[in-house]
Amino acid sequence: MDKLIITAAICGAEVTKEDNPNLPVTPEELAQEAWNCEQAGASIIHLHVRDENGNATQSEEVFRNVVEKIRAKGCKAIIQPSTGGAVGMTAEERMQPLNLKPEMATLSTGSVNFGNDVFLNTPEYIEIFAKRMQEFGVKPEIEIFEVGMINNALRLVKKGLVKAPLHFDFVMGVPGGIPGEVDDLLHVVRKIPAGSTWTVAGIGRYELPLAVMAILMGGNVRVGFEDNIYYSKGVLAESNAQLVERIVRIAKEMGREIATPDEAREILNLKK
Ligand code: KMH
Ligand code: ZN
Repeated sequence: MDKLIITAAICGAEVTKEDNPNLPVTPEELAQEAWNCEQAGASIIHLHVRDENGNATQSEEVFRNVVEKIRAKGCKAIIQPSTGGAVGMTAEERMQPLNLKPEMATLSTGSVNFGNDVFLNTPEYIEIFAKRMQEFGVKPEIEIFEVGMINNALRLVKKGLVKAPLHFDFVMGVPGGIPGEVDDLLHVVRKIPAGSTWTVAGIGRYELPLAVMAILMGGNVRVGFEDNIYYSKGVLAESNAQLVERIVRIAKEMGREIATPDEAREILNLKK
């Protein structure tokens, strides 16, 4: 089995400091949190950024500033900006961080109810995002919120807009999307092409059990405040790094070693 790639989704677009006061939102806080997560064992930082009021933004300038601050800390992790942004944003707005030509970025391959909102990814949007990523040499992490999104991703492969080996992130337990039970994970893993890599982002209480399953099954794990603000039932997590540390401990107990950022690059076939 490959070493375990741990992604830290440190901020997201929806969570607020009212939900968890330990949420990093300023560029300085995001940079420190990214560094702490890498030190704890994360090799990918899934990045959303916020404006000066703490609201989600996809501003290229804010992304550039945060990425520079993360690198200035000495971080070697793969920085994976979101192109999902927040519900209601336009495709052009969401694509701005691609201008920084990151190694990876997220690519959602379908629409899904998202709590009381709709996370909209029309067929037209999906192709525009995929084309831009291909043009800029950005490896997509294909975000799967519903099973049909896997087939939509395979259609992109047929059209030559995404190249194998594919990397999937199963986001499971969003109200409106695929549930986060073990049999749901088994099902999506069976549906992806051989040779693909995958990670799982369990939402809320699904985070930990799905992470343990992924460690067992040879998949990878995403944790962080974007997906879950609790350490245990009713107990807020102190930091994203605390959530990463727990995964490292469990993985080691289960005999799965942790990938460094460069090992993660090899596993994910990222260009040197
Ligand atoms: N904030 C969600 C609506 C991504 O980062 O690519 C979308 C999202 C997915 O977070
Ligand atoms: Zn995200």
